[in-house]
This record gives sequence, C-alpha cells and structure tokens, in this order.
Amino acid sequence: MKILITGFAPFGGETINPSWEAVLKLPKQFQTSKGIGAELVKREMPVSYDRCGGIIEELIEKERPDCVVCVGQAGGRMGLEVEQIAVNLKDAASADNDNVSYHGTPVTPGGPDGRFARLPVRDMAAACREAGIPAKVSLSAGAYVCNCLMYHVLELIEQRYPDMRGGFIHVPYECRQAAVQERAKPSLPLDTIAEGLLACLKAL
Ligand code: PCA
Repeated sequence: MKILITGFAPFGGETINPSWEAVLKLPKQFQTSKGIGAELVKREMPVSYDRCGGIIEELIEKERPDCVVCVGQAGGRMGLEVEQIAVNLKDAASADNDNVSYHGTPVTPGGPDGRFARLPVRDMAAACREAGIPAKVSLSAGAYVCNCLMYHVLELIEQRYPDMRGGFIHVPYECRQAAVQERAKPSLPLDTIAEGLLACLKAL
C-alpha cells in the first residue's frame, strides 16, 4: 500500500510546524496492523489556500497513492485529532503564508457543503490511544488552509480517484512551541506526535 503523507510548512510566526517535523520522523516502510506492507511518500505543503489544491492534485497524479493522509498543526488541541469532515468554506482571521485572507468564501463554488473523510477515522483514533497517545475524532478541521486541503483531497477522490482513500489528521503543538508562550498551551513531544501518527497509519 502506497501512502502519500503531507505536513505543512511553519505559519503564523512559528519557526517549525510539528506536522511536517513529525512526518519526517516516520519510517519509510512499515506493516499495518493487518500485516499489509506500507510505503510512505512524504511531501511538505505550503500554507496557501490558492496553491494547496493544485499541488496535491499534481502529487496524486504523479504518485498514484492508495491513500492520502494530510497532517497539520492545530495549536491548542490536546492530542491528535483525526478529522471526520471538511467543509466548503474558507474563513479565518489570519492570512495564509501568501498573505491571502478569505472570509465566507467557498473552497469550490457550487460544491457540497461538506465532504466526509475516506478513512477509518474511529479506528485510527482508537489505535493511537491504544498506543498510549491522546487522540480523538474531530468534527471540525476549521476553515483555514488545512480544511481547504482536506476538501480538495476528498473532491479529487470523489471526482477522479474513487478507489483512493484520504483524509486529514491535526496534531497539537510540539512542546518547544508551547514552552515559549507565557500562557500554558497543551503540547506533546515531537517523538510522541510521530508515534501517534504511525499508530493511526497502522490502522489503515
Ligand atoms: N495548520 C493550519 C494550516 C497549516 C497547519 O499546519 C490549519 O489548521 O488550517
């Protein structure tokens, strides 16, 4: 099974993004819990509403993965969160790394309001918890670039790659990001985030 896994570049004044740092720590090959050999293709995504869709489309076309798992940082969350749904909405106070902002704009004009993950989200979150790492299924990926990328992936699955699976995992701050903030924020060590991601992937 070939899995395309992406993390994001740093954004919002941060110098690292734990999503990409944790993806880098994952083994290139492993066995799933069902004993299927899995191979990872890792790519870093820009924090760009306008570019993320085209880039993931090209990557999928080139790599033809069986599964696409995109990973992003969600500062303030307590553990790993496997996203259940992407919404057709771009709406955030912050601009992206291209200095583009959206308020109340659809990802795809005329597209469905929401698209469900094509991943065993409940099993993935449970596998992460069984590995001793906090995780849950989340019912909102927000309306910033992560949600936008997830929506694009699910649209590609629906329109062009019906046999492919795909979805999104949000990860919390890595401890060093939380440690420089005066008000305490939840965080996990990077190795733990990577272990949690691997546990999620093994449940595929
Ligand atoms: N998190 C942001 C975008 C990039 C990232 O890692 C989000 O949750 O939308």
